[in-house]
Amino acid sequence: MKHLPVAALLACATAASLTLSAVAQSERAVEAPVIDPSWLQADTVTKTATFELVAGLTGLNGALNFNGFRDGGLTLTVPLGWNVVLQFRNHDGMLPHSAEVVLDTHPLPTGPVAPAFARAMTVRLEQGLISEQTDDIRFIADRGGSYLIFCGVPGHGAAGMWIRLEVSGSIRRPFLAASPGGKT
Ligand SMILES: [Cu+2]
Repeated sequence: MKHLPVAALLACATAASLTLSAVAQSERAVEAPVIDPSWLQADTVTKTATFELVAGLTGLNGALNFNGFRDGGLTLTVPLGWNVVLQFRNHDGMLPHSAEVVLDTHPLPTGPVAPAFARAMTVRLEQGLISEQTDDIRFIADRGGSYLIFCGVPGHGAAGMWIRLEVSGSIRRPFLAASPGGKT
């Protein structure tokens, strides 16, 4: 009988920790961005990777994100020599945004810089495209390495509005993955 209070205390502690972990998990579920496989289409005949690039998809980072990811948290990997189409759309109802593919350099540029591949940028790189405007970025990934898909509107990229692009000679199909170490 004298063990009952201990058991009751344990039960209470267990219930409390279960409640806390349930809260923590639901917070993570709200915050963790999710990769939608439909964002990326691969045509192995024409060797074309088409990626739906959505600026400000969610409210994360004050909507300074691509597809809900910030600070390199998402990586698009494409095979070397493939055609890449980034179907840019600005989903942010407040701010204009743009996109360009730049070299992976730190510190990050504070505004537009020369793209890493010919024509690998939207129109209005500095001013940005307003809400629901679109522009397709088309280029050939003809040099392997690590790049950033970066918003060229001054201050946005440096504030975290960038994801990663890898061009790899050792893969046959493009793919998307959450990046280890990327802030989300
Ligand atoms: Cu932006």
